[in-house]
Amino acid sequence: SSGKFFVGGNWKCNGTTASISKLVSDLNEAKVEADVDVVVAPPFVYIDQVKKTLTDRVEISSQNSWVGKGGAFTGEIRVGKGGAFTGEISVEQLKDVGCTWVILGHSERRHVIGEDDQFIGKKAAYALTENLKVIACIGEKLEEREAGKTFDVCFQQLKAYADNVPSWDNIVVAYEPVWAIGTGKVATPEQAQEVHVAIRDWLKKNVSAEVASKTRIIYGGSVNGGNCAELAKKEDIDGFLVGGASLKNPTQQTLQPKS
Ligand code: G2H
Repeated sequence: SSGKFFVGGNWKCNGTTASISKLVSDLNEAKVEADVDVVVAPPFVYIDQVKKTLTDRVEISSQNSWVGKGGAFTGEIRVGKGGAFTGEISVEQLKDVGCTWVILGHSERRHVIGEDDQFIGKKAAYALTENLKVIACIGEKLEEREAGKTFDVCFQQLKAYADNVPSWDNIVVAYEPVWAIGTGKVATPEQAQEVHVAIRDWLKKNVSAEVASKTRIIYGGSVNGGNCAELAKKEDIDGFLVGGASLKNPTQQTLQPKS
């Protein structure tokens, strides 16, 4: 219902120099409708390759970012102030190599790596402050859905963003039910719409009516070329975050807006 349709490809921890070169050339040849934002999220180590070869029509996202300042400290190590975070990648570095977005709070980072709501909220705040746009993921696990806690879980995750971020101008909310991720068990359009409208309602009550109506709420979890059209028809589904299918056939699967 709000803004341009948004399609993100989350490549997760997949790809090689060669396979990513092929994906990029497929994307470069794809016919993309004018009124769709298209974003791809390669693994960190391939971002530079993708930036140098991909059409500017498609924006680049990272799949994570560090929670605070990185360092541009020539010959200087500043423990506790920035720079000394072994294995992390900073927002500043991501912007330097051409990222305009970051995916935060993905369920794989929450449930496999163990990131919590507050840490994710703080990461979102830092990225936004430094002008990196945020794909803010939320979503319930199967047992939470079965226990009737879908809304509670989603609202708690949303609240952690809301409590931390300086503004909602550059946030896209991605609703990704964990039971639908990589499982082939896509949410039905009705199941997704029910949560999307609840998210919008939460934003209206807890942030503002303006943010509720302007913020894009996208769906992720086993989206592919066969199921995206029905999902896209739902009023509150403003786009998709696509994992597995974004690696297979980026040219035809999910680049179409609502019809
Ligand atoms: C959900 C989605 C992309 P997939 O994680 O973020 O992945 O489409 O493979 O379920």
